[in-house]
Amino acid sequence: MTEKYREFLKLNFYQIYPKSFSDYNNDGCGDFKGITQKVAYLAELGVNAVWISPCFKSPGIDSGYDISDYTDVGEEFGTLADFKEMLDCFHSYGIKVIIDLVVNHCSTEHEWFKEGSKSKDNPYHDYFYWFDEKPNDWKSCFGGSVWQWNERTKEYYLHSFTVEQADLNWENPKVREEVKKIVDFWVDLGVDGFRCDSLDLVSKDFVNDKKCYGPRLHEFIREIFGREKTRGLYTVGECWGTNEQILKDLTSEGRGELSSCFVSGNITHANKRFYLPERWDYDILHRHITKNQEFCEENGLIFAPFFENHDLCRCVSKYADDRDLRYESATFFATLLYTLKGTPFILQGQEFGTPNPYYDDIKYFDDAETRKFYELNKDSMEESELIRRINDDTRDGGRHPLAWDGGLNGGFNDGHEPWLPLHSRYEEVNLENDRRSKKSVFEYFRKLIALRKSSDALINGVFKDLTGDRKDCFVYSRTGEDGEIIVVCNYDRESEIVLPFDVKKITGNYPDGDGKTFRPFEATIYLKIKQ
Ligand code: TEU
Ligand code: CA
Repeated sequence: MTEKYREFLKLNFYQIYPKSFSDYNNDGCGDFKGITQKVAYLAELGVNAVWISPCFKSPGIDSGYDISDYTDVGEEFGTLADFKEMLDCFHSYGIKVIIDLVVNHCSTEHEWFKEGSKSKDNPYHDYFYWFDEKPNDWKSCFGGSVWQWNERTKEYYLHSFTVEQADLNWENPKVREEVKKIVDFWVDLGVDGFRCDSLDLVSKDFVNDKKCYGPRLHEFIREIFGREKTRGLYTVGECWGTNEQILKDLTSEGRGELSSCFVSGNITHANKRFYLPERWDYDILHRHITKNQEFCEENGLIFAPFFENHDLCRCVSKYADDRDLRYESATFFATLLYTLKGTPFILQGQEFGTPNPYYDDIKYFDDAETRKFYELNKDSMEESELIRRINDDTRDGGRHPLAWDGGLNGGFNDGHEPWLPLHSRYEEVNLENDRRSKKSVFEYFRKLIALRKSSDALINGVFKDLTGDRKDCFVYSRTGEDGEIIVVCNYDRESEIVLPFDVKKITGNYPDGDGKTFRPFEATIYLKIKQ
């Protein structure tokens, strides 16, 4: 690994969902000025990088992932000057900023589509995929067909997500030129990198009937990011179904593709949510993490661990205990996250253990995928069952206005009705309450992030799984120049864990115990004592 890659390993990310972070002008939608006024808070937490979800011009059908102008910001967030002010503020605290690059598709309100759908000889027609007849029966990621009829040209166009998100035709070199221009625009403005949305979909394989990971994927990505101008950026691709070989090709240093990848079955649940009441299987979690840590170590790759993002619900609810053991659950996941090798990502609110909220009617949900799921199932499923499953797995789960305190609108703004309802538990679970509590999740995150920053073992150290055949805990070491750190993460039941060597406790999420009886979700970090 070169020095540049080692620098990336020092990053720890915080995902800001800008619509729901902080609403400065009290119009119901979070904004750049709201973010700017909270930068000091993020610095206090210790994050040194943020990922800002889409804040571009968009009709908002898929919460900003349907972009109608890539080089301008949405008015609801402020002006480009406000964006720049926010960016400069982050930089003044030494915090790097990456933004979403959503170029597998654009909004059907984008000029390209408005023009290209007019006639077959329009210069923008080839910016999209068109067929006289449906060439296959591919399904949209949100359910239903990917093919939509366009009356004006009497053709079908491809949309991997909603009907209002038309897939861009990357086979067309002009499209790739446009993507480069978008990237360069933001790089010139000063952003430090990109989170590349649905990047695994940009090369399709119609011949072999594959919607993603087509034959030109690597070539396309290199064309965008392999340039002199972009080689220093931190880029993380959302490549959900990547296997080991593809991961290696996508993220090996020197290939000019990506720095890192978000991979399903890396440390999230094995299969993407689909409104099933599934719970975390800790043994699968253990195997996935171990496999990926070892693979990345062997190949000099950067892993991007995460448990939450704006498409997943909250980990304490989905996988652990969001009531009596909410503190222990939230800090258990934090311990894992910050002691693995890679660039960890958390979602806003995770730092004070935000659980999933609950709403009893579909009218309280905004997410395009959730609404589609409701539409597709409302005639065949009992309403109460449908609402229960939606609450369990909706992408809205992590998107509600952030609860800064228990007062008016949770401190998100000064009282204007927010775009999405306040979190149903905001009066109980909010940052202010958490920080006042003796068991503060925030305080634990802050401590852990500081520990990580000061430890060569946690940043560069080699990962080794020490769990053996056990299925009730996950034990591993990280060995760096400053020593060997041992991490013990006990799952949901009490277990006896006796380490075969002497250790000294550095920190953990329970007060001192007897050193061998581990309580539910107890996670402890030790330094191994050299014999
Ligand atoms: O999500 C894409 C997504 O759902 C992927 O997991 C997809 O299934 C995969 O790429 C297929 O291989 C992203 C955003 O995170 C989400 O919020 C958007 O709705 C979506 O793209 C469309 O932009
Ligand atoms: Ca606002």
